[in-house]
Amino acid sequence: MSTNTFLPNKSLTIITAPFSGGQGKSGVELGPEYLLKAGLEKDLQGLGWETKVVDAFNGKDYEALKNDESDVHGNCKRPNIVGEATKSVFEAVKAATEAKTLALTVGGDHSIAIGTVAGTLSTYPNAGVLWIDAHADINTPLTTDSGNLHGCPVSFVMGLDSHVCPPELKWVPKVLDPKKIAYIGLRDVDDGEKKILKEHGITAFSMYHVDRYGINKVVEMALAAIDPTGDSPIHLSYDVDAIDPFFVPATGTPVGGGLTFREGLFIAERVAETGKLIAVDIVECNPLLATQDSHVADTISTGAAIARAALGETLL
Ligand SMILES: [Mn+2]
Repeated sequence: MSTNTFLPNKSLTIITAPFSGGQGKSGVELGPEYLLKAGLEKDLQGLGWETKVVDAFNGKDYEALKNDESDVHGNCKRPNIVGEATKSVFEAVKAATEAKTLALTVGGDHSIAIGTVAGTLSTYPNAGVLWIDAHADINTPLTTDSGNLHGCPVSFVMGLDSHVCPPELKWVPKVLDPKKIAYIGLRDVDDGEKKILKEHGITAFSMYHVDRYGINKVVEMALAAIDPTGDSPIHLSYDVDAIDPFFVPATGTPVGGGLTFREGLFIAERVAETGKLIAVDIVECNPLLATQDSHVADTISTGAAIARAALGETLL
């Protein structure tokens, strides 16, 4: 039995997405391996979930393909492998959600959310997305400075500037209504992204709002925004860099002034409590970016704690 509105059983598909092509640094593809080695599957079984682990890429290794200098389109870097990898993630999340299991996708960089969000919305068209992140990840092929596609997943599933979409990403369905996403944790948003957020009336809570209202009120406001009628399933896309680098040092684009460890977990706990969570992404754990011994354990244990909280672990 499940206390989740949308799941008949506590059945979970852990989808591994060892992919780093959405940005330049190596190591983030090791996230799934480290999280599983730390006992994530067993921990979730301990919370009463029946688990199954699926490799989104079926063993295909994208790391060697990352250095192909010809894989560019306009400003976008590596659209060929990002397009292929995210399509595989899409298929895996679609299959997991269609099978009435909760899809927990472990990355990998945040570009994989092109596939996870598209997959969730193909099964649950009215799902709302909570995007927990220091960054808005809503650059388009026209606005991106870095060309790294992990900064663009939201714009692809919304179909923004789709006339300049790289051909390899044309498969992405334009399924996300700007009214069905809310951000929490923002503190490093590009000017072009600020314009997009305003123009589309997207609900976004920065660290300013967390300080002003407190995390509980912010989560309530975010949930009310993406699910005003109270019947939408929820997809939680969690970039560990939302949490302050003091707690999560080993990540690709750390920004100070972030969520505390408790605030970060509270978001996941509160979403779990709604009983409407049908998909979770945990992304951007990069064990190779540790500069001290403790950094890997800190980062991986925080990623695992977020997953456990989202899947029902409570303090009491
Ligand atoms: Mn992100």
